Amino acid sequence: MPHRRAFLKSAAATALPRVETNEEKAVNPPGLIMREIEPANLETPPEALTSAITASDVFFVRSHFARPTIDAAGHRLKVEGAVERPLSLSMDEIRGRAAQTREVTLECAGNGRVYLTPKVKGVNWQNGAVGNARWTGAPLADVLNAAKVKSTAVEVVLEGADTGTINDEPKSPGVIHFARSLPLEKARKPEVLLAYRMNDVDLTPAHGGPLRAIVGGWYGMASVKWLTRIIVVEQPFEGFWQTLDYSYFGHENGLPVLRPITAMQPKSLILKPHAGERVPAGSTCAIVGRAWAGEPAVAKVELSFDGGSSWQPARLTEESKPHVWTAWEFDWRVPAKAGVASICARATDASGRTQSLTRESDRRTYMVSHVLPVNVDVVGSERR
Ligand SMILES: Nc1nc2c(c(=O)[nH]1)N[C@H]1C(S)=C(S)[C@@H](COP(=O)(O)O)O[C@H]1N2
Ligand SMILES: [Mo]
Repeated sequence: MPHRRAFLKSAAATALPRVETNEEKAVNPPGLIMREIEPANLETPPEALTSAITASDVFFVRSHFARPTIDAAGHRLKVEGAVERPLSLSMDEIRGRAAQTREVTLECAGNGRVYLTPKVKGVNWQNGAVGNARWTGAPLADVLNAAKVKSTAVEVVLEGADTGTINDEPKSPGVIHFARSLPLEKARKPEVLLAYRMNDVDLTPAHGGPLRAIVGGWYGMASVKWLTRIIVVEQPFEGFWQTLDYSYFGHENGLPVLRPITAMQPKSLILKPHAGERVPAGSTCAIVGRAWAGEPAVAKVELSFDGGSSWQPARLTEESKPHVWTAWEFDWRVPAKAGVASICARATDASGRTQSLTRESDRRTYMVSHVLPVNVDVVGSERR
């Protein structure tokens, strides 16, 4: 028998997994589904979506560049451009301002991309690039007032500390920051925060700590993490992340034109039963899910078991509010006959928008919000 230490040594060379470095542990926290290791793109697992508040350690992570290292003690937020009084604020100064805490649901505009056929480029998210958290921060409106925005201003650019080069088409013009703009009107809304706390503790680096924007009602790309600069501009911003990436086709005079992706679309998810689940024939099955609509509240969720010909109302089991997802339930009388059953859910919001049954052709690889049926296996007693 070989000497124990010699055995361990040879085993380590062949069979033992490599020990993770602390850096790897930090970007691959347990509990999230790995979509990409660097930059970190991590998905919330389906079972975590049943909680009204998504715990921070299972909240999806979407990053386009390597995570920047920021020392909170020395961090400053600059407010500049078309303002009478440019500002440079420390974290203490930002924390010292009047604070607000609000629940906001963030959904990545690429959430659900894996369900598109034919397959498209981009992170292969299933349903878990969405989450709901309690965010605490200073309203952006107050900081803009303190800086005295000029009357000629039209937009507010939010710039992150992270930088890099995009080498795939469409290529970036060299090294760029992650940055997005908001029209002044949206920037002044109460649902837009300069957030430094998530679920009542300091923001973690993965979620943009020490400081990020939270833009309630808009897809996640607007909620710029690792916020370092706010630039008030007098012309619409034409940055990479809203003219090329995170844009969709609108139409002008019959011609397609690229427009920035902004507000979220209404959407519902079926969380239980899951696809392929075996459901006893003739039983009652509790179907549960979530729905959100961005700026408006969810008005109703309906279910269909005939591919969208007829719809029956679900019960909303949490209060439905703007910017926040809600839970719904439906008691389903499972057919007596065994076979595959297809469950469809659709949300309608307070402004009257409803999810469509088919994919909108002009959304490129984003805003996947059409109805996605969940097929379950109805089984007779002999197969249970
Ligand atoms: N600075 C910076 N901010 C960013 C991003 C980024 O890559 N860099 N990704 C955006 C996108 S596309 C989304 S969906 C959200 C995700 O926030 P989360 O990682 O906290 O879930 O952050 C947004 N803010
Ligand atoms: Mo995103």
